[in-house]
Amino acid sequence: MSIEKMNKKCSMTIAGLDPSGGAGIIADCKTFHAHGIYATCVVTAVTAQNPYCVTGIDGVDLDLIESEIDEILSVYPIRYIKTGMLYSGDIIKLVSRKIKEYDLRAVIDPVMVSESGGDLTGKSFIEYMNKYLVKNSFIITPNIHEAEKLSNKTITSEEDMISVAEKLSKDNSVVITGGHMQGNDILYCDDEIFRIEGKLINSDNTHGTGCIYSSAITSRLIEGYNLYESCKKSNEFIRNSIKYGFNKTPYQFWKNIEF
Ligand code: PXL
Repeated sequence: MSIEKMNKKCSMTIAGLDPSGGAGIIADCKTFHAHGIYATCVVTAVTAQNPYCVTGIDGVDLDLIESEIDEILSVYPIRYIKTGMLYSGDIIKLVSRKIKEYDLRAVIDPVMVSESGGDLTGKSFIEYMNKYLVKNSFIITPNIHEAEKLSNKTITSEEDMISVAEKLSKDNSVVITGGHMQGNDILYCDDEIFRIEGKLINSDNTHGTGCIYSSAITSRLIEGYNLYESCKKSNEFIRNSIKYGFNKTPYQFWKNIEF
């Protein structure tokens, strides 16, 4: 029996499970849903955590991850996906291969550590990330710390953000988020630099902001916005999520939301 792929807007996140729902696949799916995108998810690792601490983590078997991806993509019409916590070099390699196999446009959030400080990656993460994943991505969305680790450069100013964004671009675009600096994001796309003005909010509702931001960008790309518009709208989305958050956790819905 052939399976008909219905033409609805769908996406897929490949990431870890944070059972508190602040970060990881739950946050990603809620963000897709908030944008009217049908959400699917592939689990790479299971964690035990809340926004204050991470007390356990284990990766999912590679063959099982591959089957998760294949089963979803055999039914849902998905072009844009996002990735979050990939946990090990082997998972990074597998996901890069699947991106190529299915010709996916991947928004890559290079998750390395959680906001509460738990180390969420295996050893060869950065090497594998640069070698396999970045070059197969549509866009990578590092925060300042992740951009520093990926580029092996220190970032102390917006000029540094610009030069690191250029350095991290192969065929892919790069947006470095400025939440750990003045709140402005730097987007490098098609040899052009765009500065996306943001406002810092005095709040600690920031657990999982990277997950939500990259899922919002993925959703906007699916809606048909270009990269600049997608990043700009997602900057606003994450700001509101933080504003209406609770328990150190951003909230993916707020009153008078406009879509
Ligand atoms: O926010 C980064 C992140 C991503 N994915 C998972 C996480 C975290 C942080 O805690 O747990 C599963």
